Amino acid sequence: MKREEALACVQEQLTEQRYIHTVGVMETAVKLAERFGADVKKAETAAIFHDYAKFRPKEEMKQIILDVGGPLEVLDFHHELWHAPAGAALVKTEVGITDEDILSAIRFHTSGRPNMTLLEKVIYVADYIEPGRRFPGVEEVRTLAEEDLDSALIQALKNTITFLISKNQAVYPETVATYNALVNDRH
Ligand code: DGI
Ligand code: FE
Ligand code: FE
Repeated sequence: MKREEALACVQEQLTEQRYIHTVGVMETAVKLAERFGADVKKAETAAIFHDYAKFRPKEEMKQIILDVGGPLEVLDFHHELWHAPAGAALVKTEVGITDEDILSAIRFHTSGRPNMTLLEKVIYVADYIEPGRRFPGVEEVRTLAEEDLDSALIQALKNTITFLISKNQAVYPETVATYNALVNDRH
């Protein structure tokens, strides 16, 4: 699918602000893919569609996750996490994207997972550092992403986990497992 066609398709699903975020993620993902040797076209497509399901009703996302068989555990955690697996399923059925590399980059863009592919890492980090992001610590992750994708990813996960804990929110075990796997890899 051409870039303009994909953008027009996702624009219908999103608010203006979320669409601007999506364009930021797309531009950032393309740069990271070029820098770290990921498939640039797949990075572009995954970024464009990564938040496709963001505004679907909770009940619809839940039903989709039940229909595709999981991950069921995510349903016990905050519904903000659901748009990633639900989005991967919807992009397949509604948009017709069947490339598993792209679908898994969408599926794991919020939690990550142990043993992430290069494309999954590119999308996770691009989502975190796109130019519209303003949260504390983002600048450090941007700097790390100039040189070392894994370091940027670890720092982004650390910030996310710390933020959730500071808000007395539960941390989805897959997010912690992603962090643990990356840190253990380094020893
Ligand atoms: O969809 P975006 O806002 O672009 O970004 P995202 O897909 O990374 O989703 C971020 C939201 O998900 C944010 O509100 C924090 C939440 N989140 C991410 N990881 C976890 C989480 N929430 C819980 N409860 N547990 C997690 O591990
Ligand atoms: Fe998201
Ligand atoms: Fe996003």
